[in-house]
Amino acid sequence: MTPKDVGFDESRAAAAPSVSGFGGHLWAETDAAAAAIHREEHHVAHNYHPLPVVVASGEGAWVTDVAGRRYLDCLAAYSAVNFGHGHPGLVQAARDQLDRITLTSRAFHNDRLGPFAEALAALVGKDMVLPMNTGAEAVESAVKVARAWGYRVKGVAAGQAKIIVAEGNFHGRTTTIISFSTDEQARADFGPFTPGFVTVPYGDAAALEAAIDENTVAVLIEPIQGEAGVVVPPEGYLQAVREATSRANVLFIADEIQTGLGRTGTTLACELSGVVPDLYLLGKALGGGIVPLSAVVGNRDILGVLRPGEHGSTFGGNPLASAVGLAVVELLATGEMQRRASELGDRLHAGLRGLMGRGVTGVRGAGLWAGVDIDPALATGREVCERLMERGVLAKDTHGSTIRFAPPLVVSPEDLDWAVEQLAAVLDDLRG
Ligand code: IF1
Repeated sequence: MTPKDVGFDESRAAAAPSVSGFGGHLWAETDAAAAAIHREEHHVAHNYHPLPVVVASGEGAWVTDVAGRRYLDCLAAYSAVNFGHGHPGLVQAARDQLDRITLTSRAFHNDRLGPFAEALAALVGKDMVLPMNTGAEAVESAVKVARAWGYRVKGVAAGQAKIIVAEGNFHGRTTTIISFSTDEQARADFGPFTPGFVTVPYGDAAALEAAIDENTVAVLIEPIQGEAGVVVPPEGYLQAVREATSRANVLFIADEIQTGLGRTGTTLACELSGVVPDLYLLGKALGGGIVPLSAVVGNRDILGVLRPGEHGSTFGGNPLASAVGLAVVELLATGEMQRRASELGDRLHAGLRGLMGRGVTGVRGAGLWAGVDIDPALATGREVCERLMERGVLAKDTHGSTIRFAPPLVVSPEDLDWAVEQLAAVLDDLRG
């Protein structure tokens, strides 16, 4: 359903004082917003179905739309804005670097990449970084590194490398990554697919161990599955995966692109299980919500398999992203963001659990991150998100009727309580 579908056209944008709700769809309330939505409808591919809100600015955990309405951002760009919109220290790091040098390619050295890589490696207890830009690029790079390590170090037969992944995984949108997705919507009509992946149930360490054979070079899993609906694996699962992969000389690759960098109340979600994987995949918040920045972080005995000219990226390791990335690492090194996520997360989860039986059928998550199952008989996740939007809270549904809550870690306790109150009010209205 688009503004055009309901007879809205641009000429009306200037004339219409406001465009009110149509059949439960709350279109933009100003001509500026309606015009912006209209332009997107006409000139941007429809690979998303955004809520009808046009964000124009942001500060901390709040964003403001073109009509001046403020919303509490409970998505934080899927955890890429962990440190809030316009974090002063991060913005200053970007500003300072903008006036020095922003991009050289890695055909030359630059004075920001080394310090960033050294600090990031130290933060996670590893010694080497492969800098990339998006999460998917980090995942793709890890697949290539694991395969090369398999052939050159483990001695797997040429072309036979296998990587074990979990059902319900989400690791990005490239053709190789969707080749091992179990989500039909992510795969339909995008074949043919990349071979070399084995899928096992998430959370079942025995099934994972049974799937390991002499050609297995790695296991790639999310410590908590995000898109699947913030699915926390059973106690002991990650430890069992670590033990099984160590026994079989198989790399354990933890995709912490969404779970990492403070979201779960720790620097990395793997810490919650006391597990150290061979490779961490980081992204999203690593760029401070300012620039795309991702990385594969591991030790020299694995990342050292790459030789000059075998892998690369125009923007990978650029000085602007490295300057922001270093500021992010320094922010995380204090532990303040992790403490906030842990304490506020307890508050969030207590509040959400209080809604069980009032339209909420399940609450999952860790730290300041929750997946909330809504009774499908009451509403879809999308409907709840539209009603939350009308109350000034922005959230995103995922499969079916699950809503994810992931506000910036700088959110205030009062605002967090207020967001839960708005969800309670939406549910009461729906049960009304
Ligand atoms: C979309 C959610 C989806 C990720 C993990 C790698 C990537 C992601 C664990 C790739 C990206 C984003 C992509 C975005 C919506 C969002 C998402 F899980 F976060 F909610 F889709 F599942 N590993 N997740 O979560 O990183 O290339 O995007 O930088 O594609 O709609 P990217």
